[in-house]
Amino acid sequence: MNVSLLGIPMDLGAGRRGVDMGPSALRNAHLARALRDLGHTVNDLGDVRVALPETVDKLRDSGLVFLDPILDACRAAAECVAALGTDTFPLTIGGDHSVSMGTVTGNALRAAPGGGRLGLIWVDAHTDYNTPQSSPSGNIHGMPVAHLTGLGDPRLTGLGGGWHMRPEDIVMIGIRSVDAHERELLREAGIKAYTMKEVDQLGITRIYEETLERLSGTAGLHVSFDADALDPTVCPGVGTPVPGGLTYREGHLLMELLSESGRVTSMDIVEVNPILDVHNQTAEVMVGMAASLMGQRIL
Ligand code: 4U7
Ligand code: MN
Ligand code: MN
Ligand code: MN
Repeated sequence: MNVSLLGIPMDLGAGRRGVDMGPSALRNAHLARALRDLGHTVNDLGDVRVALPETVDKLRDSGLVFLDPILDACRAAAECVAALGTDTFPLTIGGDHSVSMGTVTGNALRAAPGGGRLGLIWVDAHTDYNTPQSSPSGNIHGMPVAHLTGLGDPRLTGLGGGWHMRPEDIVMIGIRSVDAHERELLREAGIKAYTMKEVDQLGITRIYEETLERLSGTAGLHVSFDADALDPTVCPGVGTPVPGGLTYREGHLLMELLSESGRVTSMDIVEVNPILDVHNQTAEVMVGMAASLMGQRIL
């Protein structure tokens, strides 16, 4: 397969500095080599241009921290991905999770003019379904899914030029931290979220089977993998760690099963924070997750 690697070195959407170095950490952990070893052709497109926080106004505009530069970076990422066409697998590396407003939009637009019917698998400790009104922090990395479904600030919901995700085409896995008002919004939207309780009770295999069945009407699947979905003992280099996460094997099993499905057409790796990491362990684990999704097998 042909893989297009694109970095979005942005930490403007997160509450702590450092995830802007995620793309460097992932490249340093030999992301491209790991995929080439699997027989893929990897084309590294470099990084999208992102403003430095030191050069822009933090300007809390209706509760939205760094809205303008985040919009610019998401627009650039969306345009770059949309221009790739369908004969390549975009692997977009963040950056904080607000980059996914751009990458998911770009992947929907590259699939079909006006936006195709993309399935979204959101692997995360958090549901990222806050709006500017519901957010307790004002940090945009807690809001990407809401905006992808058309909920929230019109400047961010407008990224797809009228295209939005259907809530029924979204499945979340690994969830264990949801804010009070965010929970209501999720329920109203009818988004399917597998909490860690369900991971414990049902297991990854059953969750995978239900997820594929649920998303069977979509044209392709996008996996958005927030490193904090994995347990902090596995991925310590994240800004918003929550105990009780996916084990190393649960993460790999999910990626291995999704790989076997043959339905995944794009992926994000986000929220890797090298400042908080231990010897680049988090980036190395996430490179392994990408390799499993791209066909790496034990035997
Ligand atoms: B991440 C939070 F309040 N919900 O909105 C918020 F707990 O992309 C955290 O999943 C968001 O890492 C975490 O700020 C965003 C908070
Ligand atoms: Mn997230
Ligand atoms: Mn998260
Ligand atoms: Mn985070």
